[in-house]
Amino acid sequence: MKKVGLSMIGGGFMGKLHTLAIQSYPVYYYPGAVDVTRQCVVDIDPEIAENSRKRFGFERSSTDWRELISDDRTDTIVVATPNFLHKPIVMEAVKAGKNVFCEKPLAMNAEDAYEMYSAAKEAGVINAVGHNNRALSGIRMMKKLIDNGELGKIYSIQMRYIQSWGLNPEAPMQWRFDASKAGTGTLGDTGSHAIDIGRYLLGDYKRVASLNKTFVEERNIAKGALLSKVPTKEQIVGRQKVDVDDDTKSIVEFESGVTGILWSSRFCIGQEDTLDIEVYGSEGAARFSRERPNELEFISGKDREDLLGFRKIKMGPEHPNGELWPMADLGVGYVEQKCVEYKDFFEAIALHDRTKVSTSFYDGFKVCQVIDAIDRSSKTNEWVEIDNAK
Ligand code: NAI
Ligand code: SOE
Repeated sequence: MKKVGLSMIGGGFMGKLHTLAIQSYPVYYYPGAVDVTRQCVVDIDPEIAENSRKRFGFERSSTDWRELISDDRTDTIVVATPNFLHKPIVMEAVKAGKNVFCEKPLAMNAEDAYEMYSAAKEAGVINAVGHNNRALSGIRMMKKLIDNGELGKIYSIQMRYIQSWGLNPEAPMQWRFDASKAGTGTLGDTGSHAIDIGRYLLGDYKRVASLNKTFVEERNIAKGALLSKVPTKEQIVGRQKVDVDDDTKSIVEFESGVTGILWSSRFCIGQEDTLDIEVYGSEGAARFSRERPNELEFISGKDREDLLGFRKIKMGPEHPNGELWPMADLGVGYVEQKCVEYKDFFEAIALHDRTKVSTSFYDGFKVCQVIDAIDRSSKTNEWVEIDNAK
Protein backbone atom coordinates (compact mmCIF):
# COMPACT_ATOMS: atom_id res chain seq x y z
CA MET A 1 0.00 0.00 0.00
CA LYS A 2 1.24 3.49 -0.84
CA LYS A 3 2.75 5.28 2.14
CA VAL A 4 1.83 8.92 2.81
CA GLY A 5 3.89 11.18 5.08
CA LEU A 6 1.41 13.87 6.06
CA SER A 7 2.22 17.14 7.82
CA MET A 8 -0.28 19.76 8.88
CA ILE A 9 0.07 23.53 9.29
CA GLY A 10 -2.31 25.08 11.83
CA GLY A 11 -3.27 23.47 15.12
CA GLY A 12 -6.52 25.41 15.68
CA PHE A 13 -10.16 24.59 15.01
CA MET A 14 -9.49 22.99 11.61
CA GLY A 15 -6.33 21.24 12.78
CA LYS A 16 -8.58 19.31 15.13
CA LEU A 17 -11.17 18.41 12.46
CA HIS A 18 -8.54 17.32 9.91
CA THR A 19 -6.88 15.13 12.52
CA LEU A 20 -10.16 13.47 13.54
CA ALA A 21 -10.94 12.78 9.87
CA ILE A 22 -7.47 11.39 9.13
CA GLN A 23 -7.64 9.16 12.22
CA SER A 24 -11.13 7.96 11.27
CA TYR A 25 -10.18 7.22 7.67
CA PRO A 26 -8.84 3.66 8.14
CA VAL A 27 -11.67 2.90 10.57
CA TYR A 28 -14.38 3.86 8.07
CA TYR A 29 -12.56 2.71 4.94
CA TYR A 30 -10.45 -0.24 6.08
CA PRO A 31 -7.83 -0.96 4.93
CA GLY A 32 -7.82 2.34 3.01
CA ALA A 33 -6.03 3.27 -0.17
CA VAL A 34 -2.92 4.62 1.57
CA ASP A 35 -1.04 4.12 4.81
CA VAL A 36 -0.75 7.52 6.51
CA THR A 37 1.94 8.57 8.97
CA ARG A 38 1.29 11.84 10.76
CA GLN A 39 4.70 13.47 10.46
CA CYS A 40 4.87 17.06 11.67
CA VAL A 41 2.29 19.54 12.98
CA VAL A 42 3.23 23.19 12.64
CA ASP A 43 1.82 26.16 14.52
CA ILE A 44 3.37 29.58 14.90
CA ASP A 45 2.43 29.43 18.57
CA PRO A 46 4.95 27.04 20.20
CA GLU A 47 2.51 25.96 22.90
CA ILE A 48 -0.20 25.10 20.36
CA ALA A 49 2.40 23.33 18.18
CA GLU A 50 3.61 21.10 21.00
CA ASN A 51 0.15 20.45 22.42
CA SER A 52 -1.06 19.56 18.91
CA ARG A 53 1.77 17.07 18.52
CA LYS A 54 0.65 15.24 21.66
CA ARG A 55 -3.08 15.67 21.19
CA PHE A 56 -3.25 14.94 17.45
CA GLY A 57 -0.63 12.18 17.45
CA PHE A 58 2.02 13.67 15.15
CA GLU A 59 5.62 12.49 15.36
CA ARG A 60 7.04 15.96 15.83
CA SER A 61 6.08 19.64 15.94
CA SER A 62 7.51 22.86 14.58
CA THR A 63 6.80 26.59 14.55
CA ASP A 64 8.08 27.14 11.02
CA TRP A 65 6.11 25.75 8.07
CA ARG A 66 9.00 26.45 5.68
CA GLU A 67 10.95 23.55 7.13
CA LEU A 68 8.34 21.16 5.71
CA ILE A 69 9.17 22.21 2.18
CA SER A 70 12.55 20.46 2.21
CA ASP A 71 11.42 17.65 4.55
CA ASP A 72 11.74 14.29 2.75
CA ARG A 73 9.43 12.57 5.22
CA THR A 74 6.57 14.88 4.19
CA ASP A 75 4.96 14.28 0.80
CA THR A 76 1.53 15.70 1.66
CA ILE A 77 0.70 18.98 3.38
CA VAL A 78 -2.56 20.08 4.99
CA VAL A 79 -3.01 23.87 5.16
CA ALA A 80 -5.29 24.77 8.08
CA THR A 81 -4.13 28.32 8.74
CA PRO A 82 -5.96 31.65 8.39
CA ASN A 83 -6.69 32.51 4.76
CA PHE A 84 -3.83 34.95 4.05
CA LEU A 85 -1.30 32.14 4.52
CA HIS A 86 -2.89 29.74 2.06
CA LYS A 87 -1.17 31.16 -1.02
CA PRO A 88 2.44 31.46 0.25
CA ILE A 89 2.31 27.96 1.74
CA VAL A 90 0.62 26.33 -1.25
CA MET A 91 2.97 27.94 -3.80
CA GLU A 92 6.06 26.68 -1.96
CA ALA A 93 4.57 23.27 -1.26
CA VAL A 94 3.50 22.48 -4.82
CA LYS A 95 6.79 23.76 -6.20
CA ALA A 96 8.46 21.18 -3.98
CA GLY A 97 6.17 18.46 -5.39
CA LYS A 98 3.99 18.02 -2.28
CA ASN A 99 0.33 17.04 -2.50
CA VAL A 100 -1.78 19.71 -0.79
CA PHE A 101 -5.12 19.75 1.00
CA CYS A 102 -5.84 23.44 1.63
CA GLU A 103 -8.70 24.84 3.69
CA LYS A 104 -11.30 27.15 2.16
CA PRO A 105 -11.53 29.75 0.78
CA LEU A 106 -8.63 28.69 -1.41
CA ALA A 107 -7.24 32.25 -1.57
CA MET A 108 -7.83 35.90 -0.70
CA ASN A 109 -8.99 36.59 -4.27
CA ALA A 110 -9.52 34.86 -7.61
CA GLU A 111 -6.23 36.01 -9.12
CA ASP A 112 -4.25 34.34 -6.32
CA ALA A 113 -6.46 31.25 -6.50
CA TYR A 114 -5.81 30.94 -10.23
CA GLU A 115 -2.05 31.13 -9.66
CA MET A 116 -2.33 28.39 -7.02
CA TYR A 117 -4.43 26.19 -9.27
CA SER A 118 -2.05 26.70 -12.23
CA ALA A 119 1.04 25.97 -10.10
CA ALA A 120 -0.48 22.75 -8.73
CA LYS A 121 -1.50 21.66 -12.22
CA GLU A 122 1.96 22.33 -13.60
CA ALA A 123 3.60 20.47 -10.71
CA GLY A 124 1.24 17.52 -11.27
CA VAL A 125 0.43 17.22 -7.55
CA ILE A 126 -2.86 16.13 -6.02
CA ASN A 127 -4.75 19.16 -4.75
CA ALA A 128 -7.94 19.57 -2.75
CA VAL A 129 -9.76 22.42 -1.05
CA GLY A 130 -11.88 22.02 2.08
CA HIS A 131 -15.39 22.69 0.82
CA ASN A 132 -16.48 19.70 2.88
CA ASN A 133 -20.22 20.39 2.68
CA ARG A 134 -20.43 19.12 -0.88
CA ALA A 135 -19.32 15.76 0.55
CA LEU A 136 -22.49 15.48 2.67
CA SER A 137 -24.71 12.52 1.75
CA GLY A 138 -27.79 14.76 1.42
CA ILE A 139 -26.03 17.16 -0.93
CA ARG A 140 -24.57 14.34 -3.03
CA MET A 141 -28.04 12.74 -3.19
CA MET A 142 -29.53 16.07 -4.25
CA LYS A 143 -27.04 16.21 -7.12
CA LYS A 144 -27.98 12.68 -8.13
CA LEU A 145 -31.66 13.64 -8.28
CA ILE A 146 -30.88 16.72 -10.38
CA ASP A 147 -28.55 14.82 -12.74
CA ASN A 148 -31.08 11.99 -13.14
CA GLY A 149 -33.66 14.56 -14.19
CA GLU A 150 -35.97 13.79 -11.26
CA LEU A 151 -36.51 17.47 -10.56
CA GLY A 152 -37.09 18.16 -14.25
CA LYS A 153 -35.99 21.53 -15.60
CA ILE A 154 -34.47 23.49 -12.72
CA TYR A 155 -35.98 26.92 -12.13
CA SER A 156 -34.69 28.14 -8.76
CA ILE A 157 -32.13 27.59 -6.02
CA GLN A 158 -31.90 29.08 -2.55
CA MET A 159 -28.55 28.86 -0.74
CA ARG A 160 -27.98 30.22 2.72
CA TYR A 161 -25.26 29.70 5.29
CA ILE A 162 -26.03 31.83 8.31
CA GLN A 163 -24.57 32.01 11.82
CA SER A 164 -24.91 34.15 14.93
CA TRP A 165 -21.43 34.45 16.41
CA GLY A 166 -20.71 38.00 15.17
CA LEU A 167 -23.87 39.46 16.67
CA ASN A 168 -22.45 40.59 19.99
CA PRO A 169 -20.51 43.86 19.45
CA GLU A 170 -18.40 42.84 22.45
CA ALA A 171 -17.25 39.67 20.67
CA PRO A 172 -13.58 40.40 20.06
CA MET A 173 -11.60 41.17 16.95
CA GLN A 174 -10.12 38.10 15.28
CA TRP A 175 -8.61 37.29 11.91
CA ARG A 176 -12.05 36.60 10.41
CA PHE A 177 -12.94 40.33 10.83
CA ASP A 178 -9.71 41.55 9.24
CA ALA A 179 -9.53 41.86 5.42
CA SER A 180 -5.74 41.58 5.39
CA LYS A 181 -6.02 38.11 6.96
CA ALA A 182 -9.40 36.82 5.73
CA GLY A 183 -9.93 38.54 2.37
CA THR A 184 -13.66 38.97 2.92
CA GLY A 185 -15.98 38.38 5.88
CA THR A 186 -18.88 35.99 6.04
CA LEU A 187 -18.82 35.95 2.23
CA GLY A 188 -15.59 33.95 1.96
CA ASP A 189 -16.10 32.23 5.30
CA THR A 190 -19.48 30.54 5.13
CA GLY A 191 -20.70 32.02 1.84
CA SER A 192 -17.91 30.15 0.06
CA HIS A 193 -19.42 26.80 1.12
CA ALA A 194 -22.86 27.79 -0.21
CA ILE A 195 -21.36 29.15 -3.45
CA ASP A 196 -19.49 25.88 -3.94
CA ILE A 197 -22.59 23.78 -3.41
CA GLY A 198 -24.53 25.88 -5.92
CA ARG A 199 -21.86 25.30 -8.55
CA TYR A 200 -21.55 21.60 -7.66
CA LEU A 201 -25.30 21.16 -8.20
CA LEU A 202 -25.96 23.48 -11.14
CA GLY A 203 -22.69 24.36 -12.87
CA ASP A 204 -20.98 27.70 -13.37
CA TYR A 205 -22.41 31.00 -12.18
CA LYS A 206 -22.98 33.61 -14.89
CA ARG A 207 -23.56 36.82 -12.91
CA VAL A 208 -24.39 38.24 -9.49
CA ALA A 209 -26.04 41.33 -8.01
CA SER A 210 -25.17 41.77 -4.36
CA LEU A 211 -25.41 43.84 -1.22
CA ASN A 212 -22.90 43.40 1.61
CA LYS A 213 -23.22 45.00 5.05
CA THR A 214 -20.91 45.52 7.99
CA PHE A 215 -23.04 45.94 11.10
CA VAL A 216 -20.34 46.37 13.76
CA GLU A 217 -17.53 48.53 12.44
CA GLU A 218 -15.01 48.34 15.28
CA ARG A 219 -14.15 45.69 17.85
CA ASN A 220 -11.98 45.17 20.91
CA ILE A 221 -8.61 43.55 20.40
CA ALA A 222 -8.28 40.97 23.14
CA LYS A 223 -5.46 38.64 24.06
CA GLY A 224 -6.33 34.94 24.23
CA ALA A 225 -9.96 35.55 23.22
CA LEU A 226 -12.06 32.90 21.52
CA LEU A 227 -14.31 33.22 18.44
CA SER A 228 -17.44 34.66 20.10
CA LYS A 229 -16.57 34.76 23.80
CA VAL A 230 -16.74 38.22 25.38
CA PRO A 231 -13.26 39.03 26.71
CA THR A 232 -12.62 40.27 30.23
CA LYS A 233 -11.51 43.90 30.72
CA GLU A 234 -8.00 42.65 31.48
CA GLN A 235 -7.82 40.86 28.12
CA ILE A 236 -8.65 44.00 26.08
CA VAL A 237 -5.59 45.72 24.62
CA GLY A 238 -7.08 48.05 21.98
CA ARG A 239 -9.66 48.61 19.22
CA GLN A 240 -9.57 47.70 15.52
CA LYS A 241 -11.74 48.56 12.52
CA VAL A 242 -13.75 45.71 10.99
CA ASP A 243 -13.14 46.01 7.25
CA VAL A 244 -15.06 42.96 6.00
CA ASP A 245 -18.73 42.12 5.44
CA ASP A 246 -20.87 40.75 8.27
CA ASP A 247 -23.73 39.81 5.95
CA THR A 248 -24.10 39.40 2.20
CA LYS A 249 -27.14 38.85 0.01
CA SER A 250 -27.09 38.19 -3.72
CA ILE A 251 -29.32 37.40 -6.62
CA VAL A 252 -27.44 34.99 -8.85
CA GLU A 253 -27.84 33.58 -12.33
CA PHE A 254 -26.14 30.42 -13.55
CA GLU A 255 -24.89 29.80 -17.11
CA SER A 256 -27.81 27.35 -17.45
CA GLY A 257 -30.26 30.20 -16.88
CA VAL A 258 -31.28 29.03 -13.40
CA THR A 259 -31.66 31.94 -10.99
CA GLY A 260 -31.21 31.87 -7.24
CA ILE A 261 -30.68 33.60 -3.94
CA LEU A 262 -27.50 33.42 -1.88
CA TRP A 263 -27.25 34.66 1.71
CA SER A 264 -24.47 34.37 4.26
CA SER A 265 -24.34 36.08 7.60
CA ARG A 266 -22.80 35.92 11.06
CA PHE A 267 -25.54 38.14 12.50
CA CYS A 268 -28.57 35.84 12.67
CA ILE A 269 -29.66 35.22 16.23
CA GLY A 270 -30.58 31.60 16.87
CA GLN A 271 -28.84 30.38 13.72
CA GLU A 272 -25.66 28.85 15.04
CA ASP A 273 -24.39 27.14 11.90
CA THR A 274 -27.28 26.83 9.46
CA LEU A 275 -26.63 25.69 5.92
CA ASP A 276 -29.82 25.32 3.90
CA ILE A 277 -30.08 24.47 0.21
CA GLU A 278 -33.34 24.28 -1.75
CA VAL A 279 -33.72 23.47 -5.44
CA TYR A 280 -37.01 23.71 -7.34
CA GLY A 281 -37.69 22.26 -10.80
CA SER A 282 -40.57 21.51 -13.16
CA GLU A 283 -40.97 17.92 -11.91
CA GLY A 284 -39.97 18.15 -8.29
CA ALA A 285 -37.88 19.80 -5.62
CA ALA A 286 -35.29 18.86 -3.01
CA ARG A 287 -34.25 20.61 0.16
CA PHE A 288 -31.48 20.02 2.66
CA SER A 289 -30.68 21.61 6.00
CA ARG A 290 -27.48 20.81 7.87
CA GLU A 291 -29.51 21.19 11.06
CA ARG A 292 -30.76 17.70 10.09
CA PRO A 293 -27.70 16.38 8.27
CA ASN A 294 -29.06 12.88 7.78
CA GLU A 295 -32.21 13.93 5.94
CA LEU A 296 -33.01 15.00 2.44
CA GLU A 297 -36.50 16.23 1.63
CA PHE A 298 -37.86 15.48 -1.83
CA ILE A 299 -41.16 16.10 -3.57
CA SER A 300 -42.06 14.57 -6.91
CA GLY A 301 -44.66 16.08 -9.21
CA LYS A 302 -45.41 12.50 -10.30
CA ASP A 303 -46.93 11.70 -6.91
CA ARG A 304 -50.70 11.32 -6.55
CA GLU A 305 -52.17 14.78 -6.10
CA ASP A 306 -53.83 13.97 -2.78
CA LEU A 307 -50.49 12.68 -1.42
CA LEU A 308 -48.33 15.47 -2.80
CA GLY A 309 -45.88 16.73 -0.23
CA PHE A 310 -42.23 16.72 0.72
CA ARG A 311 -41.08 13.27 1.87
CA LYS A 312 -38.25 12.93 4.34
CA ILE A 313 -35.55 10.51 3.19
CA LYS A 314 -33.11 9.27 5.82
CA MET A 315 -29.61 8.93 4.40
CA GLY A 316 -28.26 5.40 4.70
CA PRO A 317 -26.61 2.52 2.84
CA GLU A 318 -28.70 3.18 -0.31
CA HIS A 319 -27.39 6.73 -0.60
CA PRO A 320 -24.06 8.42 -1.34
CA ASN A 321 -21.48 7.65 1.39
CA GLY A 322 -23.66 4.65 2.24
CA GLU A 323 -20.55 2.62 3.06
CA LEU A 324 -20.01 4.62 6.27
CA TRP A 325 -22.67 2.82 8.35
CA PRO A 326 -24.77 -0.35 7.91
CA MET A 327 -28.10 1.36 8.57
CA ALA A 328 -29.80 4.70 7.90
CA ASP A 329 -29.90 7.78 10.13
CA LEU A 330 -26.78 6.99 12.14
CA GLY A 331 -25.14 10.16 11.16
CA VAL A 332 -22.90 11.81 8.67
CA GLY A 333 -21.63 14.59 10.89
CA TYR A 334 -18.80 17.08 10.79
CA VAL A 335 -16.05 14.47 11.15
CA GLU A 336 -17.60 12.10 8.62
CA GLN A 337 -17.94 14.73 5.90
CA LYS A 338 -14.26 15.59 6.29
CA CYS A 339 -13.43 11.89 6.31
CA VAL A 340 -15.29 11.44 3.00
CA GLU A 341 -13.17 14.27 1.59
CA TYR A 342 -10.05 12.46 2.82
CA LYS A 343 -11.21 9.19 1.27
CA ASP A 344 -11.36 10.94 -2.10
CA PHE A 345 -8.07 12.78 -1.50
CA PHE A 346 -6.21 9.62 -0.47
CA GLU A 347 -7.64 7.66 -3.41
CA ALA A 348 -6.43 10.43 -5.71
CA ILE A 349 -2.95 10.08 -4.20
CA ALA A 350 -2.96 6.27 -4.42
CA LEU A 351 -4.05 6.30 -8.06
CA HIS A 352 -2.23 9.52 -8.88
CA ASP A 353 -5.49 10.77 -10.37
CA ARG A 354 -6.28 14.41 -9.64
CA THR A 355 -9.89 14.02 -10.77
CA LYS A 356 -10.75 11.81 -7.77
CA VAL A 357 -10.75 14.62 -5.19
CA SER A 358 -14.06 15.91 -3.90
CA THR A 359 -13.20 19.59 -4.50
CA SER A 360 -10.10 20.61 -6.45
CA PHE A 361 -8.09 23.82 -6.56
CA TYR A 362 -9.93 24.57 -9.79
CA ASP A 363 -13.25 24.39 -7.92
CA GLY A 364 -11.72 26.57 -5.19
CA PHE A 365 -10.69 29.11 -7.83
CA LYS A 366 -14.22 29.17 -9.32
CA VAL A 367 -15.62 29.90 -5.84
CA CYS A 368 -13.12 32.76 -5.42
CA GLN A 369 -14.27 34.24 -8.74
CA VAL A 370 -17.83 34.42 -7.41
CA ILE A 371 -16.64 35.89 -4.09
CA ASP A 372 -14.77 38.64 -5.97
CA ALA A 373 -17.80 39.30 -8.17
CA ILE A 374 -20.12 39.62 -5.15
CA ASP A 375 -17.70 41.99 -3.45
CA ARG A 376 -17.46 44.12 -6.59
CA SER A 377 -21.18 44.11 -7.22
CA SER A 378 -21.86 45.34 -3.71
CA LYS A 379 -19.37 48.20 -4.19
CA THR A 380 -20.53 49.23 -7.68
CA ASN A 381 -24.26 48.52 -7.32
CA GLU A 382 -24.10 46.68 -10.63
CA TRP A 383 -24.48 43.15 -11.93
CA VAL A 384 -21.03 41.54 -12.24
CA GLU A 385 -20.33 38.78 -14.76
CA ILE A 386 -18.11 35.77 -14.01
CA ASP A 387 -15.36 34.98 -16.54
CA ASN A 388 -16.05 31.34 -17.36
CA ALA A 389 -13.50 31.22 -20.18
CA LYS A 390 -11.05 30.36 -17.38
P1 NAI B 1 -7.87 29.04 13.97
O1 NAI B 1 -7.61 30.49 14.21
O2 NAI B 1 -8.67 28.26 14.94
O3 NAI B 1 -6.51 28.25 13.78
C1 NAI B 1 -5.49 28.71 12.94
C2 NAI B 1 -4.16 28.26 13.53
O4 NAI B 1 -3.15 28.66 12.62
C3 NAI B 1 -3.86 28.91 14.88
O5 NAI B 1 -3.54 27.92 15.84
C4 NAI B 1 -2.68 29.82 14.59
O6 NAI B 1 -1.78 29.95 15.66
C5 NAI B 1 -2.04 29.11 13.39
N1 NAI B 1 -1.18 29.98 12.60
C6 NAI B 1 -1.34 31.29 12.34
N2 NAI B 1 -0.29 31.74 11.62
C7 NAI B 1 0.53 30.67 11.40
C8 NAI B 1 1.77 30.49 10.72
N3 NAI B 1 2.40 31.50 10.10
N4 NAI B 1 2.33 29.26 10.72
C9 NAI B 1 1.73 28.23 11.36
N5 NAI B 1 0.57 28.35 12.02
C10 NAI B 1 -0.03 29.55 12.03
O7 NAI B 1 -8.51 29.00 12.51
P2 NAI B 1 -9.40 27.86 11.91
O8 NAI B 1 -10.81 28.07 12.29
O9 NAI B 1 -8.78 26.54 12.17
O10 NAI B 1 -9.30 28.21 10.35
C11 NAI B 1 -8.22 27.78 9.55
C12 NAI B 1 -8.68 27.68 8.10
O11 NAI B 1 -9.71 26.71 8.00
C13 NAI B 1 -9.26 28.96 7.52
O12 NAI B 1 -8.87 29.08 6.18
C14 NAI B 1 -10.77 28.77 7.63
O13 NAI B 1 -11.49 29.49 6.64
C15 NAI B 1 -10.90 27.28 7.44
N6 NAI B 1 -12.05 26.69 8.12
C16 NAI B 1 -12.77 25.76 7.45
C17 NAI B 1 -13.84 25.14 8.04
C18 NAI B 1 -14.60 24.11 7.29
O14 NAI B 1 -15.65 23.68 7.76
N7 NAI B 1 -14.11 23.66 6.15
C19 NAI B 1 -14.23 25.45 9.44
C20 NAI B 1 -13.35 26.40 10.08
C21 NAI B 1 -12.32 26.99 9.42
C1 SOE C 1 -16.75 30.13 11.23
O1 SOE C 1 -17.67 30.93 10.61
C2 SOE C 1 -16.71 28.73 10.62
O2 SOE C 1 -15.82 27.98 11.37
C3 SOE C 1 -16.25 28.74 9.14
O3 SOE C 1 -14.92 29.17 9.01
C4 SOE C 1 -16.44 27.35 8.54
O4 SOE C 1 -16.06 27.30 7.21
C5 SOE C 1 -17.88 26.91 8.75
O5 SOE C 1 -18.14 25.69 8.14
C6 SOE C 1 -18.19 26.85 10.22
O6 SOE C 1 -18.00 28.15 10.74
